[in-house]
Amino acid sequence: MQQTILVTGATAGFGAAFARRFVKDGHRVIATGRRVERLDGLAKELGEGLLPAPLDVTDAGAVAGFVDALPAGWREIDVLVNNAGLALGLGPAWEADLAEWDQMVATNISGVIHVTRAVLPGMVARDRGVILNLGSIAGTYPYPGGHVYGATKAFVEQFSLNLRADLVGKNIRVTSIEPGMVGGSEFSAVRFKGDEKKAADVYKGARPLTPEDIAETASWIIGLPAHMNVNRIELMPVCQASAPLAIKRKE
Ligand code: NDP
Ligand code: 8X3
Repeated sequence: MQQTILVTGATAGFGAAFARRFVKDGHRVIATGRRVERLDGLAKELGEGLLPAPLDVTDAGAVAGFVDALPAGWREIDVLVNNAGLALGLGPAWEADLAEWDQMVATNISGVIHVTRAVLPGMVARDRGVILNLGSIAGTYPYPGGHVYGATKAFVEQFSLNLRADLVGKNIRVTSIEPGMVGGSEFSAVRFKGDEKKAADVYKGARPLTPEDIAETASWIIGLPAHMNVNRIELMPVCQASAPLAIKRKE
């Protein structure tokens, strides 16, 4: 059955891959993000199955009015993909830029809860829906420099599981999708503020997952029988595994 799917952060990486995959699957996609020209490019590429709808998820007022401002026929959202998110910096916590911490919290936490709060009442009224939240292995396994990014993704996982507690018995599914290393997106370029060498080094000698792999996972989850809920799913490329617990020994 054709679904109307809202994807946050569809201008790059996973979000653009979700949009392409969902339209190919026969669904309709409301593609959001801040870079309007990228949304227009996607609309040109994907045709009438995609509605470009600029949205900054950190703008609480814009998020609150977003669903009502959609054109008629697009307001009944069947699937919400809370994908917009970012990591900033990889230095130690004591040197971190507080503005960067605030931006991660505003996007990865407040953005997710505000968009969810805007879309969920309609799903409950229709007793139908799927919410896919982009967590990360960083929410489970700490690493140096992960600090606030990892903590925001731990929030995403717990928020997802707690939503399920409220929604038990309703036909609304919630999944926390938690990938490890994924290349082919702007994630590392954003983290290192456009330093292409640093960004490329993250994937050097590795074969990371791709945005299309994550879109494949999302497509699978959406297509599962309506009584099945994937609570959380963790994905890594075979070149990655969780590290052993670290012990810093004296020289
Ligand atoms: P990208 O940097 O390629 O894409 C991020 C998207 O988020 C962009 O479309 C960007 O759009 C959007 N975005 C950022 N801030 C805002 C905002 N304030 N309002 C609206 N949109 C915003 O990253 P990825 O595709 O790699 O990451 C997607 C998600 O997956 C993120 O939540 C990330 O944390 C998570 N993730 C990524 C992994 C990876 O290794 N790449 C692994 C695990 C999880 P624009 O700038 O146009 O607004
Ligand atoms: C992105 C994966 O390991 O760089 O969430 O934090 S990681």
